Amino acid sequence: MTGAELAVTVTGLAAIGWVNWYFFLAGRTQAVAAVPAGPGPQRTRIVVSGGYTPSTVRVEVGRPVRLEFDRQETSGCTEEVVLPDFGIRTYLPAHKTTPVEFTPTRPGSYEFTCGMAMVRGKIIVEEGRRER
Ligand SMILES: [Cu+2]
Repeated sequence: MTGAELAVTVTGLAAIGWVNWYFFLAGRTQAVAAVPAGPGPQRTRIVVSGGYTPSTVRVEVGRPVRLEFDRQETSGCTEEVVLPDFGIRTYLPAHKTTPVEFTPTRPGSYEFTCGMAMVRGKIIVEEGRRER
């Protein structure tokens, strides 16, 4: 095997590894159902560290939602979280978990962002499964 062939092989393996890693990680950080059934709020913990994980949360319409923002960094960027459609702007102290509560009244897709709208996440509000 020549040096060039070796380089191509190594690059190919690296690309395969990256793709696997990417999809594995993407699968883990995608939409998460926020406790669908039962009484009480639909709770989900969202880790705040360079972004929101998970960045997409699915909830049912007409039921209280409680997002627990676990902020694991001191970067000024994420010190506030804003849910413009719900009139919420909340300060998130570093290394603490701060709950944000609201009740979505209409299905749809709603953004949440940092105070400067640089870091983004999404809340997908759906009809409840029981009504379908
Ligand atoms: Cu920001």
